[in-house]
Amino acid sequence: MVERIRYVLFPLNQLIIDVREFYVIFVGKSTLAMTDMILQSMSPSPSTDLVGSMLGVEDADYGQPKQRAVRKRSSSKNAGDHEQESSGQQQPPLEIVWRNVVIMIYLHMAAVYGCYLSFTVAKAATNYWAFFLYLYGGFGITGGAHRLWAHRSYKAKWPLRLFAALAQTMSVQNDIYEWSRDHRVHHKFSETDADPHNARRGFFFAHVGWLLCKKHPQVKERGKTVDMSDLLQDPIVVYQRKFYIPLVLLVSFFLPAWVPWYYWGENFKTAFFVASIFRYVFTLNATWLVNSAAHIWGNHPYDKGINPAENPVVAFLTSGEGWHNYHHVFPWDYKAAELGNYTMNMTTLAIDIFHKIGQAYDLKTVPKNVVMSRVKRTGDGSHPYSFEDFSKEVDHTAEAKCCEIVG
Ligand code: ST9
Ligand code: ZN
Ligand code: ZN
Repeated sequence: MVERIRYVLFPLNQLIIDVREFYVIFVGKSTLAMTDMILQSMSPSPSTDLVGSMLGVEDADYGQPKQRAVRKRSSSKNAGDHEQESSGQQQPPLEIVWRNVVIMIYLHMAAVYGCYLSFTVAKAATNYWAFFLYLYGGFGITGGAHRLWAHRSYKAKWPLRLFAALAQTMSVQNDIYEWSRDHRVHHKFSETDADPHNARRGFFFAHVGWLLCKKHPQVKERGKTVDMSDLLQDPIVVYQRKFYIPLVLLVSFFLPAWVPWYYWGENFKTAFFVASIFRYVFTLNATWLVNSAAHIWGNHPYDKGINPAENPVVAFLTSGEGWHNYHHVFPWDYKAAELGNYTMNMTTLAIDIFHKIGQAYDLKTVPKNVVMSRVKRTGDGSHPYSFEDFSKEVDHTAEAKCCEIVG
């Protein structure tokens, strides 16, 4: 067993030595300066200029929810309950969790090696397998943890819940309960100190930095107000949490490598670095882009008072989770987007198929007139509705009853 582990890890030695030499010789001081900058920007008390430059805003008090330059956030009262008052008090020091830093650096270096193997020596079948696992594991996050468990935007029978829970386990993004709790807290306290991946602390913090340090005390304090009791009623969620570590080792790391080795004679090491590690790290970064890129770049057709934006690149990479301005305004819509364009929203396609075969039901969505009304009232003008006269069709009172069940 020890030999096997050494065999799997060995090729990384050279890579680590090369990267270290490159780091020392070419990157040296500038990297240290950049590391300093990242750490300072992540800290709960960053300097005004630094945060401003990383976010493209001028106001420094990120502890306050951001007021977009064009419109104040007060315009988004209906966009879920953003509870806004905020610190202004002394911020706690940044407490880095070095164990996580080391693991993340190792994973990313191993993923680069896996990527190299996938282009050079891996069999085609192994690459297809890794791609299939990326889609399947991705569904566990998008259709499972996100749209089903965190938002309850549709209901699912137990076979589908089991299918999604296995996929979510394969993506190793914390268990379903913890993932959903952080995500509900993210929506409720979006871009305040109580948001676990508060994008006002910079791209790096929202992307991965939040997993490398202790959470802001506000996350734990205000997070207590989020009701999670519904998830504790689901035995699949409870058992997944209970046996999470052994399940992850089996489902995410061992099986993805074992299948190519056993069924088509792939080298075990190649299968491990391609289908387990590279596939995992790619999925992680695609997911994190929703928290970072989709909270910074894109249009705001539904609410210009909030930062989450419509980002097609992120939507493509995440099977439909980049339509983030819409999603923060109407988080209960099972499509997580206004339009069900399957090419840029494969998760919706999957849920629709599960609906057709009777596994998914009570799909929630938002009536067109409600969307139109919202676009007119708070959009930034980039939505096609903004250019048309819908005055007769728009029913502003409809936003009060803005949910319909389609299946
Ligand atoms: C990962 C997650 O990557 C990614 C999530 C991304 C979400 C994106 C969403 C976008 C939409 C969907 C897009 C899908 C796209 C998919 C594309 C696919 C192709 N509320 O956490 P602890 C309390 S994970 C209430 O230890 P520390 C609670 O009492 C990657 N309370 O805090 C808790 O105890 P318990 C793998 C809360 O010590 C206690 O505090 N994982 C909340 O500050 C302690 O909690 C990792 O890399 C809350 N929200 O440590 C890191 N939070 O749990 C794993 C906490 O017993 N995590 N409490 O109830 C850690 O190591 C630690 O959590 C830490 C913080 C160091 C980050
Ligand atoms: Zn968000
Ligand atoms: Zn969400």
